[in-house]
Amino acid sequence: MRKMSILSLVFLLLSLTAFKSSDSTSSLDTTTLVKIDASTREERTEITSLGVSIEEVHDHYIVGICRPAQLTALKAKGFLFESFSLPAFLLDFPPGDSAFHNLQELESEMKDLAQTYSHIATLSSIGKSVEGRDLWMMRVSGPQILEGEKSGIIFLGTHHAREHLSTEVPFSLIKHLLKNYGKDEKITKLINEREIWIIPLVNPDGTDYDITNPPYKWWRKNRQGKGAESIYGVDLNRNYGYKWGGQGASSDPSSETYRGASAFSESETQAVKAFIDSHPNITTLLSYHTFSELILYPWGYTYDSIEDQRAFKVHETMAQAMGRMTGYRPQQSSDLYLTSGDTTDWSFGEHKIISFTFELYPANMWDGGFYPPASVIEDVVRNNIPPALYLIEYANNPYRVITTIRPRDFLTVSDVWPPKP
Ligand code: 0X9
Ligand code: ZN
Repeated sequence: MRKMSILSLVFLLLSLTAFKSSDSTSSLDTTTLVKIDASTREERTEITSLGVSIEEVHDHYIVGICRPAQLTALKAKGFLFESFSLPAFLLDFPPGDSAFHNLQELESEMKDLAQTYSHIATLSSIGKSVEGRDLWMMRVSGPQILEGEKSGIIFLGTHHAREHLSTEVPFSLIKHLLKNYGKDEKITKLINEREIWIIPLVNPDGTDYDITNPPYKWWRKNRQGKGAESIYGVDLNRNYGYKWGGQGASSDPSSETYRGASAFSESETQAVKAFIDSHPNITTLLSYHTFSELILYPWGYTYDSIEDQRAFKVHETMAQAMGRMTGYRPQQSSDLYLTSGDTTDWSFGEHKIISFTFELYPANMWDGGFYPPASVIEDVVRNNIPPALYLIEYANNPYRVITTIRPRDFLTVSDVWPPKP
């Protein structure tokens, strides 16, 4: 990972200004930025298990986010750390943030697209969030293609509320596919030969809370806990049911990495599960997050590699190829730190779906963190179209990447799925 420059460090220290929220119930009052000495993945796992969300990994320290309770726990465990109030310059989208979509804009643009491109696009809701909002999904596939007839691929955006670019990238992917159908030969072929599902916003409640007065609250989780003294929220990327409850997640509801009361306790993860469980033609999955510019693949729950050597090789080869396309760094998730209950461990562990987590732009907090300027959206989207098309192309049988059959044989290989061991 890129190191923080001396200049940015000086800038940060000069900018350390406590943020005073006008909303006394805001979690912002207690949200703390923390720099913790840690050099190994084992130390990082312990830190995230204590409830800190790790946002940057450097050779000898991490930068994370937590609440005062976690500072006490870190101290008790003997970690050396420095904590800061959220720096003012990171608390807002810079001017012109309107290019980011709020819930209403996203929903109405998705509806318009489904109408304009009704021959190849279908909009539906896969379920409701805990606060009752629709979880919108766009299906893109050739005219008259029946469900399950072609190989499927699913793209998921924004499990974590504050990671706004991770909505923009899959939403722009929808537009890119639809607008190029019938114009770009390759994209036309991909849409005709695949069933593509895109859910740009898995956590609408959290996102709405994050951007509603006062914006921006650095909110990560969903909005579970209504009726309780305060809404605590569940980390949706710790709530999936494969090895749920292990290391790298917290049982403390107030922490950033709270795993929920049980596996799939949340309606958002239940909806994703039900959809994937009932679509066995899905071979490939990509879950977008921000930030750090990484391409991650299972396992996250163990430091061991995927046992099945062929499946491991497919993930590694694809991650490296997509790393070359984007400049992002490919690596196994648990090289950073362990997590239990994340999306991709479940989709691969339960369904053998070839699964990736992208940590999008920026490379580090000092380049905008969760709230980079809207002016970067276009470039980040452009950078992320090639890997998305690549995954769609290989979705008929991702195991093609480890055979001698090269991409020039585009769409000529018969569908063989699931692969023979
Ligand atoms: O911790 C997460 O859920 C993801 N990072 S984020 O900053 N977007 O919250 C990364 C999950 C990848 N899995 C592991 N590192 N095991
Ligand atoms: Zn995330």
